[in-house]
Amino acid sequence: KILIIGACGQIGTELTTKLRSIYGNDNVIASDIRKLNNDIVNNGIFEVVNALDYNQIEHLIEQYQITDVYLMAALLSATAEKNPAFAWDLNMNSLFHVLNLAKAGKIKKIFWPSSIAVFGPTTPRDNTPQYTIMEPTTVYGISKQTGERWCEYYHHQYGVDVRSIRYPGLISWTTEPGGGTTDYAVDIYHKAIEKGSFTSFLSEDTALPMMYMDDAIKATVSIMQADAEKIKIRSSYNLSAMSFTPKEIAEEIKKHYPNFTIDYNPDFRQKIADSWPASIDDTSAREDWGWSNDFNIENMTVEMLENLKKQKQ
Ligand code: VAH
Repeated sequence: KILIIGACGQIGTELTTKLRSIYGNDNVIASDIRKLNNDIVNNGIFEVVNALDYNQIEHLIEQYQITDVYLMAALLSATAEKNPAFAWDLNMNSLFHVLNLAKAGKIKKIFWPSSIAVFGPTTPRDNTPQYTIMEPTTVYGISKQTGERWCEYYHHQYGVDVRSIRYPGLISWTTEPGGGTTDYAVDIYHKAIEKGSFTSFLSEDTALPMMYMDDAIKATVSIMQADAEKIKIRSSYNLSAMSFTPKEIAEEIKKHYPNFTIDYNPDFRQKIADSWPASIDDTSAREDWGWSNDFNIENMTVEMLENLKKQKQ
């Protein structure tokens, strides 16, 4: 049985839906800090849980005989810069709780999301390798880098089966992003349809690694389904699908909406983006557990515009 902590977030929503469809509604327990009125709450088992409360999580695990935990609760990069102490507390201590539950033998497998934010300004920017200099300069990046070290430590010292991916910026039409630096790449599609114009908070030539949510969910399910011996990296895997700038995504949208216009008004998030890689080398994920992406900027743009248009009608 599966427990998802942070099931109503940007990734959690689509992950929960996917896991319910694979393993059945009775085997997937969704949880989040508050009970919203949405499909995740209404279409299956849902529990309110605070990711910082060890006893609550332990209780749920015993109640439902949970074996696998997906810990998706976190503060993202832009929000974390505004609230460093809470970001550190939430991002680190929720991870410790889950790692310690596995160490105590109460659960068997953990999924924990890392991010390309583990890299920093001294990291080689293009085609960033799996193993390289990592000096993150954001609160979020520091928490993800530290989390990776702890995941690896718990695996080596205590045999904890923890698996992790360094997600790039994620783009989907079903769920709104929640306070990240890559959020513009979702918002731009909404604004293209609603107003035909968009103001980007990143400058036109800021290239960042990105991925369509369907691919991110596919990767998450597949790393968790892989045989344990295939997961050779127990910190976190580089994962890549595409890389683009605000200008390039605007050009792609113009193929469908020729009158679409974009202008640029960079804010504090520019500095965060400038510290991150432009593109990622994910050879290890491809070799170790067979990762491959289905979406690039062209077919993602078609899907985003079609689905959002239907949704907004
Ligand atoms: C953020 N979307 O912008 C997240 C992500 C690649 C960055 O972890 O904070």
